[in-house]
Amino acid sequence: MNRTVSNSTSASRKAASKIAGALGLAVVLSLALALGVAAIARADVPDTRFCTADSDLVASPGGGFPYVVSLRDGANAPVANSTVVLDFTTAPGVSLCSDQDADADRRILMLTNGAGIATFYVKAGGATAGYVTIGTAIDVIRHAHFVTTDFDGNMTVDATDRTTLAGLVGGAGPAGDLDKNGVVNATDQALFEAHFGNNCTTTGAVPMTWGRVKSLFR
Ligand SMILES: [Ca+2]
Ligand SMILES: [Ca+2]
Ligand SMILES: [Ca+2]
Repeated sequence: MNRTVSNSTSASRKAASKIAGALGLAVVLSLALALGVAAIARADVPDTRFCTADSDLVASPGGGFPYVVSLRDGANAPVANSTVVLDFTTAPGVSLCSDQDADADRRILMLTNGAGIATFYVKAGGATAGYVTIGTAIDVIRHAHFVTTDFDGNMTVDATDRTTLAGLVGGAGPAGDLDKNGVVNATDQALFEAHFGNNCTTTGAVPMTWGRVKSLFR
């Protein structure tokens, strides 16, 4: 009887030892797998901790205002040829020109260049209480205020919009602050005039230097 018990105990110990060994191996394998995944994640996959995008997205029905998104990986190196998504589903009230959103899903996509940069010239108008969601194909980078020359969203930069902008002068934006410097003033009005009359079929205005803008409206 004692002998049987002793054998049984020994067998239990052996089994326990085997289980412990298997568990140890599983932990080691899990760690190795996790480290491997981490190593893969660092290279050429955008890491939102290092990606940048401006807090204000300025648009105009004719385009012309650059919005720059930079994708970088976990080692803070640029990620080329990777998708950037401007998602307007979180900004109800904004109208996009159909040539920029042919599938009408309220998302504009672009691939980054060799420097990891995607520069959008968003053609849109209207006003929203929401935000534009800026992201990679997977992650959210940030939410951005929507700013436009076309306040009433009739997709033409017109006299009605001019009156609205005049009413915003002296404020801090973001509405009306077309150069994103934190104040709505004559410089923004000059930028507005540079886009006056533009609509969705207008070729986007070439971004101008401030010197050029000033010389035009001197
Ligand atoms: Ca789309
Ligand atoms: Ca308008
Ligand atoms: Ca301004």
